[in-house]
Amino acid sequence: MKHSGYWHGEYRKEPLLIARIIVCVLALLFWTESTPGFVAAEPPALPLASSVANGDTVYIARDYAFTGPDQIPAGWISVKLINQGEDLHQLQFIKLPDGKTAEDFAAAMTANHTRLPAGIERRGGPNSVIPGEQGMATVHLDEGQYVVICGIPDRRGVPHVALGMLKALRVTPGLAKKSDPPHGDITITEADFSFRLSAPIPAGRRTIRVVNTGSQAHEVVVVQLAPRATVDAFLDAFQPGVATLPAGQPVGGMVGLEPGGEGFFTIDFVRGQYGLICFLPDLVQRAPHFTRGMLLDVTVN
Ligand SMILES: [Cu+2]
Repeated sequence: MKHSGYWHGEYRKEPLLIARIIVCVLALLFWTESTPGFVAAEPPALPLASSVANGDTVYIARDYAFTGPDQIPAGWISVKLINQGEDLHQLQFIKLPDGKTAEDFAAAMTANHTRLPAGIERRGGPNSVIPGEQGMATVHLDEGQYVVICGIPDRRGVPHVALGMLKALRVTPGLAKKSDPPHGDITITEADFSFRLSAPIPAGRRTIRVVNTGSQAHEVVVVQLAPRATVDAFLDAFQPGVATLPAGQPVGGMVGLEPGGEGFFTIDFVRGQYGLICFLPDLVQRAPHFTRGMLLDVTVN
């Protein structure tokens, strides 16, 4: 395996990878010393944003706010994220511990920027949608208090959640009709620290099931690569706040899921090269998971 070298410490001999780790640690540790206080202002009401079209729950991302529903019934929820901003965005559902509110979450973040508050659970959502595009994911939400956030950093490395991309959500008791998960064409299995595909991905519109069998939260960022580019080349050129690179661009995926979590995302795949990347930081070492092998080159035929 091409990337197995990372496991054996060979990365210490690779200056590019070290530079990459430094960039990503700075950018993606989520909460940095420079993170400003919370600005959780509600954006102006947009009638379209809270509508539910074709059974999908629709959220709109802008720089830097979400508009979308305040309440969703429990069950399997298909979420469409429309990016009307000029920056890359994601939507992460976070379930709050019993008795905690969105205000508590914001206050905890203001008090300590270095990590997400204790007891929260990442419940997935559509990942890495470039400006002008849409992302689609289906996740299971049970009843409770949630926040939706964007954890992607801007050019200064400040996560968008600290710039206002935080919205309270209440998941209400489910409808009488039980909702079923969608059919997944292919499964991506997340582990500490790898991705495994159940089968090759054929070109076309595919719904990908994601299961986290690891002991930490993981995510999938899908990047469509330029001809002959690799996921390594994409990461070598990666900079926070720059969505589209000559080596490729993100086209979706699944944001963080806790161990045992499951979700689905849908992408229109075309023939060519793709990469899967997990940017979430290790719980102990704080280095992004891709530096420990959580990246994969994928050919779509
Ligand atoms: Cu991971």
